[in-house]
Amino acid sequence: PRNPNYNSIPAFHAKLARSRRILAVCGAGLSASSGLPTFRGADGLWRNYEATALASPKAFKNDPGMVWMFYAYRRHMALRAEPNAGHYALAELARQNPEFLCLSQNVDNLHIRANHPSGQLKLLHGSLFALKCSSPTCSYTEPENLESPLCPALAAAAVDAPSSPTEIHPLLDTTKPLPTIPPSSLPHCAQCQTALLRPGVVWFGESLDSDMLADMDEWIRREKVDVVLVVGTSSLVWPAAGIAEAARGPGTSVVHVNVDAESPEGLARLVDKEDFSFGGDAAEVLPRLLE
Ligand code: BJW
Repeated sequence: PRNPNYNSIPAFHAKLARSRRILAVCGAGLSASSGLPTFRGADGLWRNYEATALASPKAFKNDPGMVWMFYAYRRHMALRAEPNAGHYALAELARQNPEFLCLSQNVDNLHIRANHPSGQLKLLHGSLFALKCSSPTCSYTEPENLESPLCPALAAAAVDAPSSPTEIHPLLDTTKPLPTIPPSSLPHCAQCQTALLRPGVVWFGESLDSDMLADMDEWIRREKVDVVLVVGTSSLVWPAAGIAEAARGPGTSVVHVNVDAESPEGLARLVDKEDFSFGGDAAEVLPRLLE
């Protein structure tokens, strides 16, 4: 049976007042109102390519120049974007409640720029601003590099978005060919001096950091989790998609915050009478839920 108060903010506030251990699992929808596109649906194309197809080891092997252009563009847009009220509400909850842990699939650095306490944040899919060596035998990593462009060959991607919504970013104009970049002009690893650097993100088929997953599992198992906030994610990508159910115990409320949360598909995600579903922009809904 569905919670009769599934979208009642006062009912959720009553639950929150009785809650101590809170987990959030965030996705691209949280950063949508900061102007950063999501992966799936109408937003998921970059030029004529599926964003999810570019986020793969195969794409990087086939055309590292194109994949680097995609990431150079996203690094630049993320640097120019600002955290929104949703990121700030989560960061404030973390400061107020040391037993709140935020797990984010987002690689855009906006949680950190909203001053989310770093001990209460785990970046499941890495960061656009981390760099690592693409060779499996080289251990080189750079945790944060905010340069944009990263190298002269990527300068065409590191251009600000036009101020008018009717104008298109020069790199996204598919009537113009994408500049082809030879691998020799891309950033190389300073340690092994042979392989290309790559973004420090987790691509399909790659494992998430095992220490981070172990810490997350330990946190979930330690004691009952009272509330799981599932924010702006399609919950299609594993292992992130399974976290809310893994954290569920007797009396746990799973709370969906998503533009589609009150559509038939969104309501189908309500599996327990303790669950909630709030439809709307995460940047508007989260501050009201967490005030
Ligand atoms: C709003 C909003 C607003 C819009 N307000 N809401 C078990 C079963 C089947 C497959 C697998 C499995 N286990 C592993 C796999 C394979 C694979 C996988 O999950 N495949 C599925 C697609 C089926 N997983 C992996 O490969 C993972 N690795 C792994 O598990 O290793 C071990 C292993 C390997 C192989 C087999 C088995 C085990 C790695 C996954 C890495 C994902 N990487 C990416 C790219 C990161 C780098 C980059 O950014 O470029 O991560 S893909 C992309 O999807 C990105 C995102 O973090 C991720 C999730 O997307 P997200 O955030 O949910 O975005 P959207 O667009 O999907 O949804 C947005 C939502 O927001 C929507 O719901 C909107 O309605 C909503 N919204 N505006 C609120 N304003």
